[in-house]
Amino acid sequence: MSSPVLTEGDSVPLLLSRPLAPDSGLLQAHIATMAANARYSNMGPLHDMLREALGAHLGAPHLALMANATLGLMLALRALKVGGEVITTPFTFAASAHAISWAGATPVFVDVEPGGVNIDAEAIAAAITPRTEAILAVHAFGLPCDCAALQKIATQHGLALVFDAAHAFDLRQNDQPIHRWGDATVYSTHATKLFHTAEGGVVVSRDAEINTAVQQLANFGFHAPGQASAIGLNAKMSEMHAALGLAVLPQVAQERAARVALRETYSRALAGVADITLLAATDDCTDSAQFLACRVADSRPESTRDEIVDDLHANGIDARAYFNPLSSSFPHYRDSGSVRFPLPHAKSAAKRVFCLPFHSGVSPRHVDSIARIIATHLSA
Ligand code: T4K
Repeated sequence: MSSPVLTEGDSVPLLLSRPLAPDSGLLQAHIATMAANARYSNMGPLHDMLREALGAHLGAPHLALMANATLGLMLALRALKVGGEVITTPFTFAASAHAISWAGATPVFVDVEPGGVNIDAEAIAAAITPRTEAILAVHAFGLPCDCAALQKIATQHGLALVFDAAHAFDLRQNDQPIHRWGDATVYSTHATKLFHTAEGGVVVSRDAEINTAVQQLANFGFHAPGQASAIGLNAKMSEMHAALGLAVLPQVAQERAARVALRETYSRALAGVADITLLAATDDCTDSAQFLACRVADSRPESTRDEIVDDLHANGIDARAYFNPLSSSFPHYRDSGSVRFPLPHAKSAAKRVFCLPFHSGVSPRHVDSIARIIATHLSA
């Protein structure tokens, strides 16, 4: 284990993520409005203001605010009347597969692209059976799936297509929002995300009909006061969470720009370090500025990634090996018929990918130190 290398002036511990602070004047004003209105929930004025502001920000005419993205995924699947089996990726946060199960369907895991982190379109095509009703794909670490290929498969086979975009707030490809694909796309606005409401989520639907169904399901299934036409639940975003979102949204552009510059700094610092690759979206995409993920080369033993993460932790740096173990190895899924296909590329990603601190509190000195720790480990 290496000795600490961060020196005086570097702040440690260095957190993986640092929630964006709201504009405090704006937050106080919104809270005062909330109190004056005596309206704290049930789609009040702040909820509606945030929905409008996000619709404009994201370029999304059919948008619903949720208490969190996990509920958003569940309700998107329910709104699309998905049952049966849903083909999905194992290299993701637990919420993706759990949402499928809570929606009443069975996840079926297929592999990710060779050397990649996102679901493999060919593996999906090979896994479709008469019981398949949907595909749930994840833009892992803000890297876009091969959306055109997934859309083609979904259309050909009459499947619903839902994107888990928890890591991909405002991701754009060729100047188009990533939610232009599929029937529904779900963003998370959890505190760890670039834009946040402490807890929250956003469902962007393909059309008004799906959006209405999602909104009704999030409000107990009510289509008129007190009348439930579907088995809904309570997934409403409160006024307090909406107030926070309204005070965070104006801060997003500056933080995002800082993270784009930080990615460049990391990229330069790690350029000379053999056997580490930064995972970045292709040039036709915006940087969703949520995660900075790296991958250890296949030529290195699998233990290398965990050793590097341990070295970083020993130096007060919060690096993370997300999605290890894979969702497919959770006992419930392993034992209930969800794992039918080999998953070598997902297993490799789970052993080789890790995330580094990525927020405007990370200085160039931090990045130099991080690169030095990684290089030292790899040259030992
Ligand atoms: N789909 C995918 C692909 C997802 O990744 C997620 C969630 C979902 C769906 C579901 O979205 P939600 O239902 O949550 O909206 C986090 C988040 O809790 C979780 O939202 C997220 N994905 C997952 C990938 O990561 P941890 O375990 O990383 O959180 P934690 O508490 O260790 O914090 C990470 C870093 O952020 C640390 O450096 C501390 C810092 N932090 C965190 C919080 C919450 C703060 O400084 N302040 C804070 O308030 O789970």
